[in-house]
Amino acid sequence: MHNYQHKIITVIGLGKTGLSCVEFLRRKQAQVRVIDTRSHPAGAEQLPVDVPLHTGGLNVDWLLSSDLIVISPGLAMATPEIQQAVKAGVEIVGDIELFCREATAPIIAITGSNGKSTVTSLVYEMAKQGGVKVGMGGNIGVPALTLLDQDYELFVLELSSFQLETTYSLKAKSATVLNVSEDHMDRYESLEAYRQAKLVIYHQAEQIIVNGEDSQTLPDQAVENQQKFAEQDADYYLQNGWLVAKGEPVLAIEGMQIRGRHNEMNALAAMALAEGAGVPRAGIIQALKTYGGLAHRFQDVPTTDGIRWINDSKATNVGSTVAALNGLEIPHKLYLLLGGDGKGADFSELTPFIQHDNIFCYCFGKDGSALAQLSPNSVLVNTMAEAVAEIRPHLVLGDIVLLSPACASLDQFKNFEERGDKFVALARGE
Ligand code: UMA
Ligand code: ADP
Repeated sequence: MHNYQHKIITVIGLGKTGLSCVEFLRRKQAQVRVIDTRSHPAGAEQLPVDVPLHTGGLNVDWLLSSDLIVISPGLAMATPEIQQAVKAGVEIVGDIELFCREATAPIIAITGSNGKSTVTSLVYEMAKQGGVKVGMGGNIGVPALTLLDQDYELFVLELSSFQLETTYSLKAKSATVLNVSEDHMDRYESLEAYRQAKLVIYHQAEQIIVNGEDSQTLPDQAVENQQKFAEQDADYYLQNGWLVAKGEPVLAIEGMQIRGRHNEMNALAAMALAEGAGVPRAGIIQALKTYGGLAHRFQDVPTTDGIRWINDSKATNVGSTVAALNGLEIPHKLYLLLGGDGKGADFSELTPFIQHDNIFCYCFGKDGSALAQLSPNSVLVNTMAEAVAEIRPHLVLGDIVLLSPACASLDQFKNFEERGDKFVALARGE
């Protein structure tokens, strides 16, 4: 446990993370002040009135006179003022670093370009069903520091590359990089720089879980205690329609609620992580049977019009949209809704998956026109609502309308949940 008493600590960011850091540090009797580069950050209303707040830019005097800076994941370390503080020797950490310094229970740590939330929540269910008192948080939406109040026996953390960039003391019981594909290219110089940020999760881990089908998930130096998940030639693998753990059949895939090849890989990874942390096999099996997946991840929308509407709003990068299209059975026509903020991505990887006579792309938002150029069967519209309005008159039985936009939502929506909810409402004609 660290001593922050009377230390001058500047928290940057007034989102969920920043607010959780302020609360934690005040309890530690630090002298806390907050900066947010936005003029009117939403969290300002929840900030205690006696905490000094600077908005609308980075206050360099505050940064340079800090004993410690705690930076939120939404702000890049590369920001010039932050780099000025680094050069001046001011220590800069993120909320996950503060958490790791305090946590006494083992940590299962999960990162990757796609599948993080699914695997995190599945591992959490496995532990819960196994009778373990378990807390879940991190990038999944519950700031990790808020978990410290309770007496947990195990933590399951979803960690983004942004969070890992400012984490140094993580010693995970088991850790994984599920996969690496292009994302957040507006924050990284290269895919390799993004990958290196993710690989930090393996540092000092007791056991690492790698994806045997994605060499980018392997650490640069060989390590002991490495387990592999993959369709075959791995510790956790598939055989004759079963999930197998180190030679022992665990459950028939049919017995799971979640579907699709990527979810089979997610299940293998979750098994490996949970076993690595000593979760009983009975809990693992029970969770694999009952876990129904998270909202906005390739979810069928119940409607009465005979059309299959699929909400995959959480597909915020090319890799996740490829996963949605890979192996999708299209009985008649597929209307694919693409668009939003691509975060600097190269969309061309989508081309072979969408250039088919029966696939029609409706592209909207910030990167709509770039996406519309991928296929001749594309229509450029302004919004998702406009897309659905144009598609609806064409729909016949057997058609699919899929929202799997390959982009972040933030140019037109508050978050991916709002985008998904709007799609569900449009599907129902509301
Ligand atoms: N911002 C500023 N100025 C600031 C601080 C933030 O403009 O001074 C902006 C950021 O650019 C961002 C927004 O404010 O657009 C929120 O940033 P934040 O760091 O305050 O975010 P939090 O509300 O604390 O939420 C963060 C994670 N957000 C990001 O990493 C951007 C949440 O992940 C996470 O659930 C939460 O902490 C709890 O741990 C969201 C996310 O989109 C879901 N993550 C990315 C992803 O999954 O792809 C990495
Ligand atoms: P993350 O938290 O990494 O964004 P989620 O579990 O929320 O991951 O899923 C995000 C998107 O990625 C969804 O569209 C989902 O269908 C897809 N997805 C889930 N697991 C995988 C995987 N292993 N590989 C590729 N795509 C995946």
